[in-house]
Amino acid sequence: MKKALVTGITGQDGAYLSQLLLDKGYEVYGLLRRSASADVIGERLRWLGVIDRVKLIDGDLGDLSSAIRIMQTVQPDEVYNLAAQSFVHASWQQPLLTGAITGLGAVNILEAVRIARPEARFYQASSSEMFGKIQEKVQNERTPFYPRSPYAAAKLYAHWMTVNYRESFGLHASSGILFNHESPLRGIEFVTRRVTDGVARIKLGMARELTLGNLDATRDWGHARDYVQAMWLMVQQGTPDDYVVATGRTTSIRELARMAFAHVGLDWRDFVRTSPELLRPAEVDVLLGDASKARQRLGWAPTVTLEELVAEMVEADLARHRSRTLVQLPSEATLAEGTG
Ligand code: NDP
Ligand code: GDR
Repeated sequence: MKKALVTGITGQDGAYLSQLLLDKGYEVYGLLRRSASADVIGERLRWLGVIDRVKLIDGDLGDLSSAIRIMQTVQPDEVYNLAAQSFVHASWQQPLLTGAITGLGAVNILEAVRIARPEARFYQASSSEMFGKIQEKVQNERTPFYPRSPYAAAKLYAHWMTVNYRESFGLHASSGILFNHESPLRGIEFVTRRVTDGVARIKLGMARELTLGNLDATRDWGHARDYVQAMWLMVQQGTPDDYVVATGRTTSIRELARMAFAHVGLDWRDFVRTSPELLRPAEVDVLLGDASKARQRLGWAPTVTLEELVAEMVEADLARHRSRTLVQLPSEATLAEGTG
């Protein structure tokens, strides 16, 4: 039985990846950072019905000693580094923490692999945010990077360190440059969940309006379940490499809102307000990925359209709000009212 270690196991991708790996017969270990709110830990894993099948180990991405200890104890065959301070907006308020976790944290895991388990295969969660101020209309593995936030700069450092550990130490280390991917398990602070949760609240009479930031930005949105499949495929290749993972379609926040409200028979223009407080100091205006390499070499392709994704997310949020017995994601009630 193969062993996989997943950092960020309690996040959106960690939950879907755990489910995928368990279905393939892996023994799945997850790095779990300590929280004072132990009662809400692992809600996403619970939602997918896999909480009792994964082994959670205490540790923090910022702590090299715990990374080495875990690598020595678990002796994983595959390591997926998904943990990060992943919210771009927050990275301007917490630039040092974002650098320490999203950037240096990845190197803690790379170092732990190099020192304690060099034969393990490593996956780094790189991001389309690294393209930032767009240099080419459609972005692929050869497009120059131009990070536009502390988050993107930290991810770029982790990305290049992954390439360097591959080339310097011969680690089987791959980076997935993943474009935005969403699901009912998406954190409530990201725009898709803000929209689908807002639509559900308004439809059920729990709210009267939804406040958003920049409606003009466009993103290439896919489904997280498809994207974790691409992660696994990268790690299975004989030769490690970097791959763009995207749908090849870009849509504005305005159009996303239109689609989500239309799903419940409402006109978005009657409910959406904008606030300058939700604008970012620097914006990534357009992202549109070309995943030809992943399609050709990994045989990967997205299976869910944006329309299907939005419908699934709106329905899940309606169900959450309708049923008090359904699992709520961590801090959902407070975050929903907070900043975007
Ligand atoms: P989430 O924000 O949902 O999950 C982040 C995870 O990182 C959580 O499990 C969180 O734990 C954990 N984490 C944060 N800080 C630490 C720390 N100091 N020590 C240990 N664990 C920590 O992200 P996603 O699942 O959406 O994304 C997964 C990865 O992919 C991230 O690195 C993200 O930046 C990257 N990415 C995501 C994309 C997307 O569209 N979703 C696109 C491209 C890249 P806790 O639950 O305790 O907060
Ligand atoms: P992003 O995702 O920054 O692309 O990073 P997010 O959903 O936060 O923003 C997407 C776009 O929507 C605009 N926007 C708003 N965003 C939020 N969060 N809240 C709002 O109210 C709002 N209104 C408009 C933003 O300005 C932006 O243009 C995500 C994260 O998962 C990263 O970790 C990952 O690396 C990238 O996707 C790829």
